[in-house]
Amino acid sequence: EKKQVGLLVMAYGTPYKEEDVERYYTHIRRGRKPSDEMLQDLRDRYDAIGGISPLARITKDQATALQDTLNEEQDDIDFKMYLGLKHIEPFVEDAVQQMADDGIEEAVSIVLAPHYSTFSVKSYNGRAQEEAEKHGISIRSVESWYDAPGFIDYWSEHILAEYEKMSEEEKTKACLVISAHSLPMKILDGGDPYPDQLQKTAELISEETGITQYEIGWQSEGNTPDPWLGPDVQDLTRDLFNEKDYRSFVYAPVGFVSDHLEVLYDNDYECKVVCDEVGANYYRPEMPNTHPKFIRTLAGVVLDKIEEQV
Ligand code: FEC
Repeated sequence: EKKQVGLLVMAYGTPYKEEDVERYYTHIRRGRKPSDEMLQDLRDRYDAIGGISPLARITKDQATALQDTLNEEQDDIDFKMYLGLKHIEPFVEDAVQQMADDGIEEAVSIVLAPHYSTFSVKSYNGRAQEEAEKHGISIRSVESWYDAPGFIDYWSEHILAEYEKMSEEEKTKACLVISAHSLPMKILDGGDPYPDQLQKTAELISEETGITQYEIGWQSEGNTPDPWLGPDVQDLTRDLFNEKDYRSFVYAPVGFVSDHLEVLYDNDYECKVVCDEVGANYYRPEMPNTHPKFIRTLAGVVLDKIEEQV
């Protein structure tokens, strides 16, 4: 008989409906209610992308596809998927509790974000481990997968598809902007690997695509007084246009994996506004979502984690 292993898939989470926006935002702010103005601003951003972002469905589809792919690709283990979200139910803790109720003793976890940071992946994994200890469940946690060959392949292929839309002349004045979610600069004090991992992803994509005109940017920084990692992708766009004479920008938000607010608004609206303003062309490759190459890559990362420890 096959061994049953829990597959804990963790992700950011998104409101399911309009009424969820306030408590979701409050949770992101660690319990502090946003002002009416901040709340309205967030509501307006959701409206601008056509309503509540599709993240909820996509995340669920990604997790299900990962479970199914894992179960198709090997015969020893029966993976049972549990979705655990950071800022809305089912919370990470709910997922682990459900595993305990189902009698799961052993699990593997993965966060749907490629780069490790003390602010992101570490907090997901910490929450999962803490809950798992209460129930005597052992969880092996994937920490990062920013350099997984299938991930680099996915982006390279889709970035090149955007370049194919350009004439040879346009390509000479095109810049690839590789970005991830900004974080407060204070993460660097503890030697956080996050910026180096993004740099590595960018180098691997450059090697695979042969695109040498690329820059690293940070996006979606939060509404707090502390300094955040920069340059911000919007400022970067203006500077590159003015100083390096680039006339086309291809945005690859590789720190994210799906169509959600941070891409559909922060890239497709905000960066596009800057491009329109300066008179540059805007491109943004498709997000991985449930693309089979992407899901197979995650499955490979999970299986490597299982083998590493056995
Ligand atoms: O589509 C959606 O509904 C959800 C989109 C979404 C994703 C996402 C990913 C990350 N965040 C990370 C860090 C921070 C920090 C703060 C922060 C604030 C927000 C707000 C919204 C939001 N984030 Fe987010 N994030 C998404 C959405 N995030 C909405 C609140 C309004 C705003 O500032 O825009 C600042 C918290 C504070 O104020 O104290 C820090 C990181 C990621 C990528 C890794 C991951 O997915 O876990 C890091 C998707």
